[in-house]
Amino acid sequence: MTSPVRTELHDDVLVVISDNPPVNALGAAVRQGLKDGIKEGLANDGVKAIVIRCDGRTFHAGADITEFGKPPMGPSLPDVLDEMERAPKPTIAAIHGTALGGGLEVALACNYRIAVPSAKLGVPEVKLGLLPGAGGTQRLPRVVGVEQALEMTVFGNPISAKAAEASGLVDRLVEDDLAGAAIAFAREVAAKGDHPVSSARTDKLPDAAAIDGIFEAFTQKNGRKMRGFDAPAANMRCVRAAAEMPYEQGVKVEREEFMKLMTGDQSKAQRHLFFAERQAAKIDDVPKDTPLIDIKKVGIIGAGTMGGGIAMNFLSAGIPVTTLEMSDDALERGRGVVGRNYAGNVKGGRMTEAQAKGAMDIWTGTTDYADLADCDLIIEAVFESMDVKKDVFGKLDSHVKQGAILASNTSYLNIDEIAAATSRPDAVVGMHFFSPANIMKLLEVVRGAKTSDAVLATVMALSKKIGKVAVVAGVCDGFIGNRMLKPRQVEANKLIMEGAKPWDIDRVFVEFGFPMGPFQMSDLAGLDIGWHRDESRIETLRDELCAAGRWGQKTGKGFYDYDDSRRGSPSDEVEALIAKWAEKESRPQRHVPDEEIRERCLYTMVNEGALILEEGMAQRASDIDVVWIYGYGWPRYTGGPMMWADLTGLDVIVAGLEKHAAEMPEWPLSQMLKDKAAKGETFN
Ligand code: 3H9
Repeated sequence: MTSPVRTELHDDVLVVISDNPPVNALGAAVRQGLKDGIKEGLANDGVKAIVIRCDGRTFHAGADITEFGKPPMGPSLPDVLDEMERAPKPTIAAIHGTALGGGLEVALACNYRIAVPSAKLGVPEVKLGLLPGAGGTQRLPRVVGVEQALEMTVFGNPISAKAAEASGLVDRLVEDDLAGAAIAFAREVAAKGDHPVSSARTDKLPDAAAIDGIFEAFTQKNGRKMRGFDAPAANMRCVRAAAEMPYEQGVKVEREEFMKLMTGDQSKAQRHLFFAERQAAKIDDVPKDTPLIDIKKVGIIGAGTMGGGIAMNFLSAGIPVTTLEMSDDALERGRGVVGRNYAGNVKGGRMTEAQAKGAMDIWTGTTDYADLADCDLIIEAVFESMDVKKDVFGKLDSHVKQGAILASNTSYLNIDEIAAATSRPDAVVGMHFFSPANIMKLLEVVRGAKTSDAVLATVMALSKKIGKVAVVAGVCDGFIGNRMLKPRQVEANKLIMEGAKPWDIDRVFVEFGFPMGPFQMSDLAGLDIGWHRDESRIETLRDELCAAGRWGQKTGKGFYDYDDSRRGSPSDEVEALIAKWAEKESRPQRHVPDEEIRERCLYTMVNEGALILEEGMAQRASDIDVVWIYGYGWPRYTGGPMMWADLTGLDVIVAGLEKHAAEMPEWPLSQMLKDKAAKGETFN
């Protein structure tokens, strides 16, 4: 087998070049190649310096994640990098694309780093539930200082080459011809006697007396964002070791912490999500070379909260949008909201004033369907009613050019029925955005019975361009996400009638890792959504809450009572109302243990997920995980509902569901779930 690493001798400089597409991951063969390359450079007396660089689109983007969890092969990355750092000849990393994780660790083990301005450098291991495990947690703080190392390891976001230059992570930026510039730079530094060795540096480390303060301040500022995750704290412990211990001891701490994370469930779950997200973009039965429709202009029907948010996705990506509304007033209101959102982005440093203006400049409004005629994609975001949607699609059919994609943002209606209102059902697809649509990353792409391959492939490719994670769903009530929300909501509502308090249910959800529980969620969304608004007609607990003005956060009371800063506390009034309704419906009150709340609210979701798979409404279990992670705040470190079920044990899930079968006749057990549990199989 030929090595993915080759060497080129340029007189007195040896260049070690990796070519391991797509991202030059540091698999066993690359590690061996780097080791051999260094050895070759050291063995040749004529070589005065060694350059490490990559062909293809990027410098090493990290260890090869597909090797994780398998028996170790070849030389380990820490060993290769130690050898590299010990080399008595200067080593120079020449960086383009992304130097990430193990890739940045390679660069840190070199004496020097040069980069093109477009390069990005980072240690994203934390996003995989890990930490830089090849000396990175020890070398990085020595090169950039403890504060920046904390920021980079705990959040995992890459920094620009310019920022890296400012912090000393990059020694020089070169505009072009990185390969040539690296050789010239190598000759320049080879003439010097001493070369900086990352692991031996102490100049950026803080005084012992300052260490407590740095870590306390960091925890105070960021503690909330790390809730539930193991890896951020492990990264912090390693950076602290770098600040407090000699390198050799710090590396031991790093190794121990790395192995703990690597063998734990959280990293397994987060690594699963890395591949799940990429897999979701692939549609099994649509050929890869399906020609895409060129989307130069987008039409949106509706300038309300949803329509405005959807528009922002395209405007921010530089794609012109025309929004249709019923009146100029409605258009003006929508323009105001989007304008304020962009102003907020500018204020928060998320975009420049020029970018915000550029986005607003390519947005036009109309009240005339004829103005949508030349759009390549039209997304309808009007009231959730089949009649209204059919009317809109009929009009689109008669006004919009052939070849355009007609999409509905419906969150549960039947796409095939909507498509039937047109003469071109193959052009119709669901694009279910999540609110706020300019922020939430999930897009459920609903494939109708007649949706063409070109339409589907185009929408999937376009979603990546606008920064969304898209998942294909089949036509069923609520698609993937809202369909699974239903059992959870129904069971939570039943449980409060049996004696569980809304705040106990919410607590169980928050302890599980959700940002909030179902009743906190209802209060945030508004209990009045879908309410008939007739205060004299009280048929349910919700009617009674609404009639009492308990509409949720916006009226200062819902399931909870809210103070001026919208902090909720348990409500005696609500407790009394629940007791009244429980009596009316002859439901005896009892103590409901937390375990039962989890089993009835979460296990039923897994069961619904299995039914979705059984019916072919999702392509794969990992797609369901992606939906719940990106659309509903399911905790990342559990890997999503189906991965969490795998890790919990499907036999445990089935036993839990069977235990409550009598109270839950609405949710018949999925045969797939039962079979997999019986055979000891998993979903992922
Ligand atoms: C680490 O380094 C641990 C060390 O500290 C310690 C060791 C002891 N491995 O994302 P894309 C695949 S942990 C294997 O669509 P983009 C990916 O699955 C690692 N495969 O491209 C996809 O495959 P497919 C730390 C990888 O241009 C294809 O490459 N590093 C890896 O949108 C294209 O990927 C990271 O966490 C990998 N490391 O984005 C960085 N990376 O085509 C992870 C990618 O079959 N990678 N693949 O679906 C990324 O963030 C992005 O891939 C990157 C490119 C920004 C590089």
